[in-house]
Amino acid sequence: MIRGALGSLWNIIIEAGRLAGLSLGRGAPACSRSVKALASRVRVGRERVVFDGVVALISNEERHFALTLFRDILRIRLIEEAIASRYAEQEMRCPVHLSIGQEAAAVGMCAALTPDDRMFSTHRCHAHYLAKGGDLKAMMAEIYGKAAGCVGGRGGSMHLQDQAAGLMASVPIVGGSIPMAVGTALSDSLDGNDRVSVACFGDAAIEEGVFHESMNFAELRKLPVIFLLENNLYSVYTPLAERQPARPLTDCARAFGMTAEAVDGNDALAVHATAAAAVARARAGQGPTLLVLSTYRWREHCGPNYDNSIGYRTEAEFEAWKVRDPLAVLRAQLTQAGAIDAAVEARLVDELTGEIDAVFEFARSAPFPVPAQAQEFVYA
Ligand SMILES: Cc1ncc(C[n+]2csc(CCOP(=O)(O)OP(=O)(O)O)c2C)c(N)n1
Ligand SMILES: [Mg+2]
Repeated sequence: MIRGALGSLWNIIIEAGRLAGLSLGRGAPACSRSVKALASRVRVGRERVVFDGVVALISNEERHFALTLFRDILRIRLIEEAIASRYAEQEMRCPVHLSIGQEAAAVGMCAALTPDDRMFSTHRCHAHYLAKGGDLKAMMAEIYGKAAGCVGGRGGSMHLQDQAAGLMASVPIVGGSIPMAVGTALSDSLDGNDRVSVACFGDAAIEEGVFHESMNFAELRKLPVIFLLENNLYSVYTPLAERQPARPLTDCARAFGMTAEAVDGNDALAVHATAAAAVARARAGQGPTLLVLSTYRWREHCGPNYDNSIGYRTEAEFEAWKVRDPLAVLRAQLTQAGAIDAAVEARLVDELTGEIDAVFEFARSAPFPVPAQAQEFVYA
């Protein structure tokens, strides 16, 4: 989901556009083209639009949309880096599974959804929660174990939810998100509405029987569900090649006759274009899609540190993936289109850092849950 108010930077861009006689909306455009398509339009000689000292080689709508994705990825990155840098203070007492390096998957997918669409996440849920529009204060309070947390301080980092934003639950049981999304998709299908459900999961989850059962049922009933597989090549320390036969992961959908697409999970615009097509199919009653996103986790499986030195993966592999940093990929696309420069990015960082610092202060100083209420919401 794209947040509406984007701050002073956007006002400046929009105002400059108006001065140049251009119309720029503030909301999220239904833009589904990748920059590859945009680049080809540039080559055939599209007019150059100048405003705010920046040369734009793509339409205002496309610039605005791509910049919004960049801001969303940057925000998640800065929040998780802040978690990592403060983790040693030992005030966040839950485990944390950071999404740093994988943010484009969440942001590209969620840009194709509305708040009414429902998403289910995993142990690695921060990016999904934030991209879906989850409340940052409630997330940080949860990670600090405070009563103001999104599940009352009872769950911690692996159990984020914001049902108003459509982030229904985060389930650390590997594969657990998958049947839940199929369940809400079944409910929406029976109700006859046009909501879409998304199951987020990693490459290890396709080793669980429930993945295959869910895929079978979803295709049988043509349910409006997206299976969003983020293949970061590892289940904790075990590489994919030691766990599964070599074949394209999209083949997992073939057994069920399901549509599947493979996409560069670090290219937010490509993810969005592919996700938007899958969402359109789901809304049109044409059934589910398996999206296989290739990506890479930068930090250790669980925790704030880097762990390449322990030997399960190589520094060279990590460096090769770092070149494909989702922020760098989108920054290059925007720069090529004349839509961002260092000054614009620095102002974004300033704006976001202010927000993040204030939220950490809020979470740290918020009260803990009352012990007498510890057994509330315990049903068995
Ligand atoms: C059913 C189940 N088995 C094992 C675990 C322990 N476990 C937690 S995360 C994880 C690896 C998950 O890998 P993947 O699904 O690829 O997600 P990633 O951590 O790479 O994002 C495992 C095995 C678990 N939580 N649930
Ligand atoms: Mg994995």
